[in-house]
Amino acid sequence: RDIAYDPPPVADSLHVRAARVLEANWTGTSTVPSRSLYPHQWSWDSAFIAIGLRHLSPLRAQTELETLLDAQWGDGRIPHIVFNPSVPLDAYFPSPDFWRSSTAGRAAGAPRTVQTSGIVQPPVHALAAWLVHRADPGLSRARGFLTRVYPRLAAWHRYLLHRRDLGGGGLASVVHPWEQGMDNSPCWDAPLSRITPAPARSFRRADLDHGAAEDRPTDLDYGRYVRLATEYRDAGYRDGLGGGYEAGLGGGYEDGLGGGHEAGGAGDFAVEDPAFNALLIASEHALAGIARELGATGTARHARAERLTAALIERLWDPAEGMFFCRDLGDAHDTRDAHDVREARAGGPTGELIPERSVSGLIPLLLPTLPRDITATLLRTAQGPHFGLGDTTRLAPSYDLLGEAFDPHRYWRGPAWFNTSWLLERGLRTHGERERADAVRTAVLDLAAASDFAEYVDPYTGEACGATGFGWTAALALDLLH
Ligand code: 9YW
Repeated sequence: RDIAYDPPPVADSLHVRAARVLEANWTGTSTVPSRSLYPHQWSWDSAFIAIGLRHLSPLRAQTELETLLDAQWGDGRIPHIVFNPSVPLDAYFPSPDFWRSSTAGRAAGAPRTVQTSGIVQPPVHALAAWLVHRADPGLSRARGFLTRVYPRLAAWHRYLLHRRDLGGGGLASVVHPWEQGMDNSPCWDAPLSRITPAPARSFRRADLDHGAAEDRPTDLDYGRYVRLATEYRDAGYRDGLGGGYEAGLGGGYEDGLGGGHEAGGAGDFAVEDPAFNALLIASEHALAGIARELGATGTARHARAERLTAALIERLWDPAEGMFFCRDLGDAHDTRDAHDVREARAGGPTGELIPERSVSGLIPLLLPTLPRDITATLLRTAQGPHFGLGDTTRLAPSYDLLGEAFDPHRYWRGPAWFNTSWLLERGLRTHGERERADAVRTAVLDLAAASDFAEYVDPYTGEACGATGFGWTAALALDLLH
């Protein structure tokens, strides 16, 4: 009988493998989503990554968020990309010479020394900062982490609630599909159809060097993304009619919004999205926790989160369909003045709901104070035939399984993603749905491991799509292991 002095190697644990991905994607000051496809710092990726990184190194997790916040604009916006100057320009499109932040964004207070994009991504940051703090409160206090990030996060929320309330109903709007983070979701098909695409030969897609064309957005989508971004840039990244960025600065721990609603918006795309606003609400609750930690009461922030929750329900909940939908503000938003906005407020919500079922419309499940009947209905919808959760799918697809535009491999038109699954898992647990939360958690861990931390997976088979070694997939799997 052999004596096992030299036993066969044991397979690395998921923890070790996830940690290795985060190590490989770490640049020294932040973490890239993917070494090949996305070689810079992305805003909501960094927030999710920090949530996982806190279990490996609370210091790195704090640094991740601080690096992002160092690139914040004077008007309070956190850019969706912070460019790494040592990466060649042609590695990613659109590159810094497209966005031209330090010149085109000057009036909006873009930083001079670091190059960024000029659009934003979902506000997961305050939530991430609070979770990162709680992983090691001693280190956080010693470094003054929350004291330093709080005013920046407050300015970020002020920007969204003030400059981006293009519908006048209290919610933040996105002005580009990239801002909502689900780039080619079928929800954008109708609003995007109004946009004349930029000619295909006027830009070169670097993403196709690294990803399969059938897993990615189409050239027509890209033409429209480029057109919208170009117009926003050429309008100086201005939101609303009021110029300057003074409104974004200052304010105490309990600050009110101050000032009034600003009508306007430069482009023809303006949408209120349920996930974007639900994350803003969750982050507003987190900001209340941070304010309390810093010696304030946090009451004003909780109250604002409740007002936002009421606005989310009033403007985006569809009781007949049992889920939240996006609201297309059309191009009405850029012609109105403040008077029209008040009129619209008195007469009910402007724009129209977009009748496409996106996983975005389930994500408000994350909110602890959602009314019970809405929570119960959302659960039924998640488990019903359109998302099949726990039935035909283990992770919710990004888009309606029965929808005409459904495609199990094409990016945000069907595949299941790990960040949305993490948000749903948290939502289920928040509402006491332990067994269902456990099932999603197990599926995240199994599929992250089996797919080598894929960017997204086929919702039926779990087959890996897009990049592997993907930052938030590793980070959020790690978080669910704890
Ligand atoms: C792009 C980085 C980003 C994510 C988005 C995802 C994709 C494409 O990749 O965006 O070129 O920005 O849709 O949610 O943040 O992972």
